[in-house]
Amino acid sequence: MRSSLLTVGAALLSLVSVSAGHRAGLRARKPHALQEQKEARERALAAEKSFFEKRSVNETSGGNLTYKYLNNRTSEFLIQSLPDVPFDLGEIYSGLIPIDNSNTSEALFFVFQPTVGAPVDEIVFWTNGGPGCSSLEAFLQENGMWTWQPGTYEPVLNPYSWANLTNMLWVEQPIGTGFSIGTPKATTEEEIADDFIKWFKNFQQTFGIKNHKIYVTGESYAGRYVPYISAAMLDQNDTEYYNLSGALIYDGVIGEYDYVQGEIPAVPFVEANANLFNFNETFMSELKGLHESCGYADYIDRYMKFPPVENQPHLFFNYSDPKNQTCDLQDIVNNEVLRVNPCFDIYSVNLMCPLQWDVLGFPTGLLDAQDGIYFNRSDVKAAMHAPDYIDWTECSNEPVFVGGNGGPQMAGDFSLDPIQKVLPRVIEATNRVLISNGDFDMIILTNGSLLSIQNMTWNGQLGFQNQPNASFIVDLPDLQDQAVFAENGLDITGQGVMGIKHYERGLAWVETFQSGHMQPQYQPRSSYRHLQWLLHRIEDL
Ligand SMILES: *[C@@H]1O[C@H](CO)[C@@H](O)[C@H](O)[C@H]1NC(C)=O
Ligand SMILES: *[C@@H]1O[C@H](CO)[C@@H](O)[C@H](O)[C@H]1NC(C)=O
Ligand SMILES: *[C@@H]1O[C@H](CO)[C@@H](O)[C@H](O)[C@H]1NC(C)=O
Ligand SMILES: *[C@@H]1O[C@H](CO)[C@@H](O)[C@H](O)[C@H]1NC(C)=O
Ligand SMILES: *[C@@H]1O[C@H](CO)[C@@H](O)[C@H](O)[C@H]1NC(C)=O
Ligand SMILES: *[C@@H]1O[C@H](CO)[C@@H](O)[C@H](O)[C@H]1NC(C)=O
Ligand SMILES: *[C@@H]1O[C@H](CO)[C@@H](O)[C@H](O)[C@H]1NC(C)=O
Ligand SMILES: *[C@@H]1O[C@H](CO)[C@@H](O)[C@H](O)[C@H]1NC(C)=O
Ligand SMILES: *[C@@H]1O[C@H](CO)[C@@H](O)[C@H](O)[C@H]1NC(C)=O
Ligand SMILES: *[C@@H]1O[C@H](CO)[C@@H](O)[C@H](O)[C@H]1NC(C)=O
Ligand SMILES: *[C@@H]1O[C@H](CO)[C@@H](O)[C@H](O)[C@H]1NC(C)=O
Ligand SMILES: CC(=O)N[C@H]1CO[C@H](CO)[C@@H](O)[C@@H]1O
Repeated sequence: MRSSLLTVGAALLSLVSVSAGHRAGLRARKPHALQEQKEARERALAAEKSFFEKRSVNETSGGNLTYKYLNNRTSEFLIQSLPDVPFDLGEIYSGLIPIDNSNTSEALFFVFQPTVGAPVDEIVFWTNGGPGCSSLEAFLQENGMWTWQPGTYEPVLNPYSWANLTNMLWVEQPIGTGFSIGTPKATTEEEIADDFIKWFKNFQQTFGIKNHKIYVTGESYAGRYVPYISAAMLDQNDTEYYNLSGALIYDGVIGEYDYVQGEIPAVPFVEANANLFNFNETFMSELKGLHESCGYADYIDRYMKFPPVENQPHLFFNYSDPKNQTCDLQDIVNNEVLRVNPCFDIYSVNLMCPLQWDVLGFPTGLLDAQDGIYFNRSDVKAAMHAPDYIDWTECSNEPVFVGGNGGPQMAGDFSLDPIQKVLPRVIEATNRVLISNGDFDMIILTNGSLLSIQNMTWNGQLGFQNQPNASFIVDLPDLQDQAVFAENGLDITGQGVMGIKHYERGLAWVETFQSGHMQPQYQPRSSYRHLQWLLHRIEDL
């Protein structure tokens, strides 16, 4: 996957630098003068001050505008309004909090949105992956209160926002990601988890939070972050601040992700989705030949068993090795399909042209965002108390792990794959872990994630004993466009069977139909249901 990420990333990066020159031309016609920035910041500060004054007056006089987490330490983080967001934001905070209060050179950037429903003593922490990709992606395009999706004109309220159910915390971590400050220095997940743990206590103390149930969630490279951060919380023996109660991972790198979650299942994936690839017979048989000669077909036959017969061998995909490169089927497929469908998206293989502009500049970073990348705008930075000097990009240009090409997947991250130790520990401690994969994702493949689970021992047994086969049903109606449908006399009910669910020994698994890598973006109703289960709002998925 690293190769894919890098290849895709490299392609994007080089294209980004081409288009950066192009954008520089645009900016020359539309300069963002320093004076303009300064004025925007002053306006935002003045508006915020008056808003807080009004609000605190009503709070003290017993008015109805009460904000549960507003106090004299959090008021500086309150967001009053956001450029181009036309909604009443309610109670929402963002800014930088140091990892170590006595040394502010390292700080993580967060957005905290208390639930819009009945108050709860819970925090759901979400992190995106990368490594180095910002959690503001999920905040703005996946599970936040409003979303601004690629190709759309403006943000819309998200009826499936996770803040409907619980207190949501998005954090840009580790150091080097998004607006978070400090110099990256980690070579392991343990170090990154340690930073987060320290930060999280500072966050809770700032907001006067204690004895909340903590849920750790995320997608993609967060398949590594989530179990390591969760395990670090368990290590604290401190339920006041770290009462870890469950975890959720979407399309996550839980195992030996290069081979098992990327290369080995790639060709069967193409066959199963043949009409989205439209490869000719010659090329298909070439792919199938490689699938055999690279040993991938045998691997699947041998290890995709319920229950598994034995552990899988140790694997290492060396992307610098020419022999291994000939078996890099994920990239061979990705490169070829771009010829057939120039708008192919490895994160969601159902996408067709036109390529959509993206307000976050990623994954379709090939097109200019209309007014620049949203979180890179000075007015947005000022409104969110973000450092103005940072050029925000969704995924950092510099590595956030400094271990070069080292580690089990050459990502500079030397920690063991989560399935070997930390993930079993988190399942055993909470008996509330959900792992899910979207079927339109070709960067982390559904059967690869399942294959990784089959190489994990938890609660006394190796893998799932039975093959997942129960229907995952979504009966939540469409709430986004229901008015439009109603006007047109259409009766829209629930979606029906939207996946396959399974549960054994504290671990739930969901294969999500018709979803790309970013599940809350592509199937928000499925994700809403996952969260309900994680939080014990429903006992059966
Ligand atoms: C607060 O009270 C005013 C006046 O009674 C009312 O119009 C408003 O809807 C209330 N707001 C909330 C959030 O309850
Ligand atoms: C904040 O409020 C607390 C409790 O009301 C008070 O003890 C403290 O002095 C205040 N701090 C500041 C900086 O105003
Ligand atoms: C603050 O932390 C940075 C990064 O770890 C370190 O380089 C620096 O020496 C620290 N400063 C102090 C005063 O401890
Ligand atoms: C989420 O909350 C909003 C605002 O209260 C509401 O309109 C929407 O229906 C809720 N969504 C769900 C799934 O309950
Ligand atoms: C937590 O408890 C375990 C087992 O009792 C102990 O080994 C560990 O040192 C404790 N950790 C902390 C941070 O106190
Ligand atoms: C920790 O969370 C669990 C639910 O996961 C809850 O049952 C328990 O009471 C909490 N413990 C404390 C000390 O708050
Ligand atoms: C079949 O597809 C391959 C790969 O896209 C291409 O190189 C080749 O020219 C195609 N052959 C025919 C006959 O279209
Ligand atoms: C499978 O698990 C074993 C035992 O933890 C480990 O040694 C091996 O490297 C794993 N293989 C893969 C492909 O994950
Ligand atoms: C990967 O392959 C290259 C080229 O064959 C080789 O130089 C390098 O030592 C290999 N790396 C590892 C970690 O095996
Ligand atoms: C990749 O290289 C390693 C060691 O060089 C080798 O054991 C393995 O079989 C190769 N894998 C493939 C698929 O070529
Ligand atoms: C972010 O904004 C800065 C300052 O306006 C600009 O130099 C930079 O190119 C922008 N970054 C991107 C990726 O657009
Ligand atoms: C900002 C705001 O809503 N202020 C209100 C505070 O309470 C008084 C009395 O209820 C209202 O008149 C204000 O509008």
